[in-house]
Amino acid sequence: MNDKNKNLFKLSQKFIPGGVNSPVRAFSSVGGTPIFFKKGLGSKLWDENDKEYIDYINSWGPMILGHSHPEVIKSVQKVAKNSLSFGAPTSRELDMAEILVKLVPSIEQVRLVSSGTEATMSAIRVARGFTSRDRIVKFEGCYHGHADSLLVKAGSGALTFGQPSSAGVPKDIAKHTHTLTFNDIEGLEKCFNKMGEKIACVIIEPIVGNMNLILPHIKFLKKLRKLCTKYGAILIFDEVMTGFRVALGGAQDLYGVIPDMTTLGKIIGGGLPVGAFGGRKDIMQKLAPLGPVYQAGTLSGNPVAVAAGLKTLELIQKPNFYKQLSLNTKELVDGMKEGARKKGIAFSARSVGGMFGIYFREVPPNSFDEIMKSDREKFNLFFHSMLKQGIYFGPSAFEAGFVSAAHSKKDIKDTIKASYKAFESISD
Ligand code: KE4
Repeated sequence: MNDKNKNLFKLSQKFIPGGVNSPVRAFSSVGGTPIFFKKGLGSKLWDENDKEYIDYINSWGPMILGHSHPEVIKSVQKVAKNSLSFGAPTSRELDMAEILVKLVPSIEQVRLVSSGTEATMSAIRVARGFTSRDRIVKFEGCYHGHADSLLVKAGSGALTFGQPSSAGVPKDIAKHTHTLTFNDIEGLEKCFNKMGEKIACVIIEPIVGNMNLILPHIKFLKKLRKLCTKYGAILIFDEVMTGFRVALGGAQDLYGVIPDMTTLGKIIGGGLPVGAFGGRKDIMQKLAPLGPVYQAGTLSGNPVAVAAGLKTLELIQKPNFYKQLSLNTKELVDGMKEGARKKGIAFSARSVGGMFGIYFREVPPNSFDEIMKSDREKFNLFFHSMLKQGIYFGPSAFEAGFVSAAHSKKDIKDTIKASYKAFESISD
């Protein structure tokens, strides 16, 4: 059959580096040809060959209501008729700011941008401006977008200068970033004892979704909070993925650990480009035009994108929204665990809110090292078997999965059934 995905991918590579506009979409880590989609409705996607899939990527998180939610589309259409962009303030941006201040415990003031990368890049700059310090701390396996300071891996030792993890990042920038081990309290204490007064900020995914789904030890988060307070370092929770995904108040609400700043993205745009960074008012007041820290954006607070985000944030506040989403997501992972058990496959899984992780190893991982030991080969076989059966998981063993409010009981049952076949194909 003439596979349009293959033809499109071949042609795309002539004009777009790697044929994609974001690397993970190229299927490099799972092999095979990326799927070109043309339509999404609710929990379903259709590719250019008109093949139907149940979608567990949700555009990497934003589509928590499912694709083409009628009320979101209506909102966007209504606003789009009155111009797509002004480059001037609009009342809608005020509505968005008010909602984020109301729903996110750490946010007293907030600024909108157009992506998660812009949010984290800007949050780090304002933390450096507020503290007049240069050093930042991140954690191996956490991803915060592609700003230079964040494309850094641990040096020879975590306490030595950071090394670029991407070409094009100057060593002089990377050296200010120290990379520690997630959930390692001792490493945290050593770092702060050695350089606490020099640290401008610590940025962390409080629940990690970028080395697959890894949960924090509560003691680790509490220790991090305490050390940042003691040494005057700004604690930034990067909730671009977990914000409004794991709970209405995000991971900070779930764990009761409140950062000084929070970055957001994905769901707050409802599928259109919106990011945000916010936090303590005294920190945010450092931003231009009030203060000395410059930050700007032509399409920041874009009225059409904000309209999609506002409607999404309105609908996820409905009673029992997260209760139902969490139950469906847990039913999915429990069903897959049962399937693997029956086929004797070393497999584990976990979920939090509308987010889940699947691991080809006996028990769920709690660290970067542990997730790196999962069986990628088996994941890739599982991924392709599910894809063939019309179930679309993230094309990487290191990405979390997402369930939307549009996923029906039948979708979950069909997915579990497909996983039984996928486990069977692996166990042969
Ligand atoms: P964007 O610049 O892609 O909007 O956001 C960057 C970002 C920041 N922080 C966290 C916790 C994130 O997960 C992300 C982006 N997530 C990836 C998925 N793992 C986006 C997918 C992609 O890169 O194509």
